[in-house]
Amino acid sequence: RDRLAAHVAELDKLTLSAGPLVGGKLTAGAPPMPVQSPTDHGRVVGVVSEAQLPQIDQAFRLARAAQPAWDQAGGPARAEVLHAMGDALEANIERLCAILSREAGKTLPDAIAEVREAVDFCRYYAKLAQEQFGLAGEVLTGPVGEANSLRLAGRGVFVCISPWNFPLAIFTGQIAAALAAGNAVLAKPAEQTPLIAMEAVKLYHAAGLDHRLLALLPGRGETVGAALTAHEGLDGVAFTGGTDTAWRINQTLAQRQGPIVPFIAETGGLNGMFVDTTAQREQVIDDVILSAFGSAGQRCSALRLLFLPHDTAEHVIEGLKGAMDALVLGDPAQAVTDVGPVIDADAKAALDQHLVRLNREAKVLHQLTAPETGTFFAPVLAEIPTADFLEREVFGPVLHVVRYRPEDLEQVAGALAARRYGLTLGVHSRIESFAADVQRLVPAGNCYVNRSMTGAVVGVQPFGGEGLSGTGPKAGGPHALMRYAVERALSINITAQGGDPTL
Ligand code: UN1
Repeated sequence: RDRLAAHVAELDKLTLSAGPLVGGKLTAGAPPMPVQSPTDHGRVVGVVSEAQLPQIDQAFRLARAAQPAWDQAGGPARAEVLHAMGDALEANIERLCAILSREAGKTLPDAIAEVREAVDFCRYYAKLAQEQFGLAGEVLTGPVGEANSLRLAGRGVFVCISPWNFPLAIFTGQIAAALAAGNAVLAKPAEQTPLIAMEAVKLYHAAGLDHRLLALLPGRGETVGAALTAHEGLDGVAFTGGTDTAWRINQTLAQRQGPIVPFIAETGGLNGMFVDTTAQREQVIDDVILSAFGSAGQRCSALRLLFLPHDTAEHVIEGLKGAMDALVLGDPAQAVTDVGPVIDADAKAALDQHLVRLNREAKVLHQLTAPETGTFFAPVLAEIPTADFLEREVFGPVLHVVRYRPEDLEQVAGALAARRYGLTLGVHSRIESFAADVQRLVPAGNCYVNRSMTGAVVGVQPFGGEGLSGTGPKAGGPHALMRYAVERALSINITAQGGDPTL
């Protein structure tokens, strides 16, 4: 912790900068704009210059030129580079945590977990590259007289668009997946978090990744994101962010003339946890606090709707209020802090507006007090009548309680399922059939029983949703690379007589 604090102090003396990094060179983009810390409005962490069209074109050209050799090198060769990228992250963990804390408002435990997750993505996708992208391909046995095989290959140039809430882990996860499968990458980091992205890309290039295989193109969605996704040079898009943005990207892709490309989207959630009367109260309280208020509620996996049975609801709510009072809000770079700021003034304004609605149309049960500086929003516990009250994701530390009668479970869960999100789902019960019932009633990509519902572990808890929550394949799972790749079948007549040997 002392070492991390020293790195934050060191960082505070510097002004970092980010801009279009194409062919390994930082080129001048639009006039630089300040990057401000959400913790303290006055504090400028660095400057960023937005990528322009000629730089985007140039990045596509270089990526296109370098990609075939990278693809043909095969999975095992690419795995070595991915491991070197992971090593580089590990060797720089303190500096990366300091940037994450200042630029994205991450608490130190969250920052450390995020760097670890980025490393895990590099190593896990290295393993998949090694296992699934051999040069020879998989032999498929069939009729005598021919040799059939199937192999995976890269698609070409992938555009990766990542969010500010995991500006290193998801940023790296997308890039590592695309690279592992044999693609080149043009990465657009979130508008709010270009500095950590810049730092990471420089590390990856220094670790041995061909500069042309990874370009960084910072900027806004309306400008850089739109130009990238409309570009004729792309072969696929990986996106994590809001459902609205996913709709827009889908539309842009639909209007392109050219190759039909995959769109891998990981979007929002309206995630519920169902508690029954057999659940262990203390465990429920711990898991709810972590799932709803951890990372200031700024995870797509976070808990938004807590369904409590009438009989025990009051007792659980009292416990939650007490546990909320124990949360420390403040500067995320301080070791004692549990809840940092929300990302920016827009995020805070949207939450303030939601709070007005809760006060008017529902019941606020408890709210903490936020620090004066920066864009803090104090955690809120509110009660709403049914899941219908929420139409869309509320992105921040707001937990909505819904009381239900056990005999109404089907109807209550049905109202949540009707929202068509399908990301995470929680259950707290000592009865196995209850978990099975909830799972049947609410489709979700990740269901967590008797535990918290965030922090999926790469490699063992493949993460991702359905419906309004995304397309899959799941990040950190065994099929993660499939949509980043094409399949090539090879059939050779080994009877050497010509014609079709199956006839
Ligand atoms: C997101 O918040 O955009 O399991 C997704 C988790 C994380 C969520 C990341 N993998 O909490």
